[in-house]
Amino acid sequence: MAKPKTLAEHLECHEVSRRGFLKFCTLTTSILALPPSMIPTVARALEKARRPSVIWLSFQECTGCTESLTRSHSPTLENLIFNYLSLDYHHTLQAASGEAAEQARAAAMADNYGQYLVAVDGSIPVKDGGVYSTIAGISNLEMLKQTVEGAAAVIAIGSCAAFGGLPHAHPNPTGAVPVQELVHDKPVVNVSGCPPIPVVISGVLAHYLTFGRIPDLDGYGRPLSFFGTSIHDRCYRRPFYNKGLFAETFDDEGAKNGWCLFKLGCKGPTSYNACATAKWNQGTSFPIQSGHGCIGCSEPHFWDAGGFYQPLSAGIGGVGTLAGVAVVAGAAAGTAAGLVHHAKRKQAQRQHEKVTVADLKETGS
Ligand code: FSX
Repeated sequence: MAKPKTLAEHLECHEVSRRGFLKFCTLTTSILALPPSMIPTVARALEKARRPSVIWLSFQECTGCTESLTRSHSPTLENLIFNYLSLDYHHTLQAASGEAAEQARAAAMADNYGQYLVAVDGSIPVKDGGVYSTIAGISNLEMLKQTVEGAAAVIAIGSCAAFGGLPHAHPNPTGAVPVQELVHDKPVVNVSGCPPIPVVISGVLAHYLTFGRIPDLDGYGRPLSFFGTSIHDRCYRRPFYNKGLFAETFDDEGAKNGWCLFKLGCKGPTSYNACATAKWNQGTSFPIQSGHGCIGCSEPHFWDAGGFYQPLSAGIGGVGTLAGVAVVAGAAAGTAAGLVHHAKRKQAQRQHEKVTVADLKETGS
C-alpha cells in the first residue's frame, strides 16, 4: 500500500493552487480563533499534516446534522475541508452502496488502523440487543463497536450522538444512548446542537488536521473554543437585557424594537454554543436575530426539559419585577454558582488559547 501523503503532496497531485491552500489556512486560522499573524505558522503545520481518514456513521437521527453540513456554500471552510480529509464512508454522501459501501468502511479501517477518525451522528439504541436500528445486517451498536476499535478519536456530531437527543427523550422506547456511554477507551468530542453549526463541525476537524489532536473540551466534552461562552454572553440583544427592556409577546412593540426575548422563554443564558457569533447560512442570522428565543438545543436533555416558551425562572434575578441593571445583572449569571462556573470556563478558554498557540509553534517549526 502506498505511504499516506502529506497534505502538501496531496494538494500538488490534485493541482490545488497555492492561493487556494493559503485561503484554507486563513479560514482555519480564523475558525481556530488564532490571530492573523499565525497564518504562516498554520500553513507550515498543515503542509506537513497527513490527511486523516474519516468514517462517518449515521444512526438514530433525522439527517439534520448532515443537512446542516451540506448547507454550506462554496468556497467555505466546509467545502474546503473535504479536500483536506479523506471522507471514506458516509451513508448519505457516498456514491457506493450495499456491499461496496461496507467494503469501503472495512478498507478505511484496515488501511488507517489506529489513525482514523470516526464521526457519529445519531444516538445508538441498546434495548433488546440493539435490534431497533440496523445497517448492513448488523445493529448500530455492533457497527459502532467494530468501527471505533481502531479509531484515534470519535466525534459525536449533534445532540443525538452527544447526549441522546430526540430518540433518547422520554419514554425512549429504543433505549437510545449517546456515544460517550458506549465508548470509554477513545477520546470523544461532543459537537452538540440539533443540528450543530456546520462551521463548528469543520472547526473540530480543522483543529485535528492542524494539531494532530482533539481540541480542549468543556465539562460536557464539547470544544471550548466554540462552547466556551453562552449564547447570552455574545447576544447582540444583551444591551436591552441589561437595560431591562423585554419583549412580552412576539408581536408587541418590544419585539418590533428588537428587545430581549428572555421573557418569551429564550434559553440563551444557560446555553453554550457559537450561534451568536458563527451564525447560520453563511453568517446570515441565528434564531434570536430572526425573532425567536434560543431553545437550548446544544444542552443535555433539552427535549425532556421542554418549556421552550417559558422564561428560565420567574425568580432568576426577579425579572418579573425589574428594578434596574443590578437586578438584571443577577439574572445574567443566574446564581453565584453560575458566575463561578462561568469564570472557570473563561479561564479554561484562555488556557486553551495559550496551548493552541504553543502547539502550533511546535508543529510549525
Ligand atoms: Fe439529532 Fe442529527 Fe437533531 Fe437531527 O444527525 S441532533 S435529530 S438535527 O439529525 O442527530
